Amino acid sequence: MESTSSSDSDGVVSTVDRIAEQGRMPFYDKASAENLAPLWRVLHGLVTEQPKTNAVPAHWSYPTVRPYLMEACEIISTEEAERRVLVLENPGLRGQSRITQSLFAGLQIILPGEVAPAHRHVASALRFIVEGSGAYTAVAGEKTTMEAGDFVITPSWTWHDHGNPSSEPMVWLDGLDMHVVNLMSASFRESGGENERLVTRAEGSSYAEAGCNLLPIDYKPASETSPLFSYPYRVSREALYRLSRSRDIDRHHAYKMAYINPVTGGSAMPTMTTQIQFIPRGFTTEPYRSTAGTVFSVIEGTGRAVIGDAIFEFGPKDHFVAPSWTSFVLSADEDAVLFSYSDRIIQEKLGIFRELRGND
Ligand code: GTQ
Repeated sequence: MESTSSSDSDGVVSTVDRIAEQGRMPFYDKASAENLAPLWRVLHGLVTEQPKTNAVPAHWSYPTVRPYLMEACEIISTEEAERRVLVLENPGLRGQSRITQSLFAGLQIILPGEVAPAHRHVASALRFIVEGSGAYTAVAGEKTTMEAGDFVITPSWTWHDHGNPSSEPMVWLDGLDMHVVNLMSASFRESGGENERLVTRAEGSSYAEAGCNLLPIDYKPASETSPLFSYPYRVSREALYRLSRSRDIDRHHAYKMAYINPVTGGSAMPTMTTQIQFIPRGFTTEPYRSTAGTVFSVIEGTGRAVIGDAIFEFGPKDHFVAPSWTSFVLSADEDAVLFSYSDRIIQEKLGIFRELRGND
């Protein structure tokens, strides 16, 4: 019998006899004409033994990326681009605007005086501010002024625009779940007229309502997303450093906290898990992997990320990605603070999330 020893790239079961397979071709052709296909030719490619992804570990150093952001400003305005974003494309998934199979990441730049016009979409967005201070995002009629290290949420189907009245360029990381929305063909988008841009609530209203361990009585959540749409860095950083003084370090994560929806205690966003971690100088985490491919944005510090076979030296404002089920360790040469996001919360809701601490 002539057979191959492993599945081919289409997942065709290899142990199937090649010659016998030839004899089946007329059946396959006939069935195909009726939109019928034999599962046994693709089964193991569909139902894999282990997570399979074409995403690879990748790193975007800010000193390399920043000149491209600045050059993008010379060739297109925010008005014309709608959103002036350079997509962080995973080298294993080129042309798909993906950093992992399920996640989008991009760096958005907005110059002094520019406005990114209002629109809304089913996809949820997170912003993690990389550079600058004083630009705003307006979400559902409330402005919030952003600073480096702030985490800002644009919930699904809320009107949002961005403006930069400061005197410096402003750069932030955009994380969106549109690939998940598109997987289910559930995307809608609208562009806004003047009315939608109207500011209807004073800056800080959401924070007063939901950010102080108080809630208005008879509070009714508008959605599953946190009503707190800005998490200032000064608050998150303080919490992390205090945690590091009161708790033992986690061998696999150092000191890591998740952003939560203060109303539910659950994930701040329904489709993306968002986290921030502090790795003290000299510390190296132990190997960790999970089914949730994770995007990292470095806020402070320098160090090393070893992700699968790749080694990346990272510094402030760098970005890197650890694909699904790829073991990684993080080391800090100086105290390091890292923001990260993944689709973990979706997987948890579906009961399919897995993680492994250590090497098997
Ligand atoms: O700011 O609304 O990076 O709609 C991609 C799509 C940003 C945004 C992106 C978007 C936005």
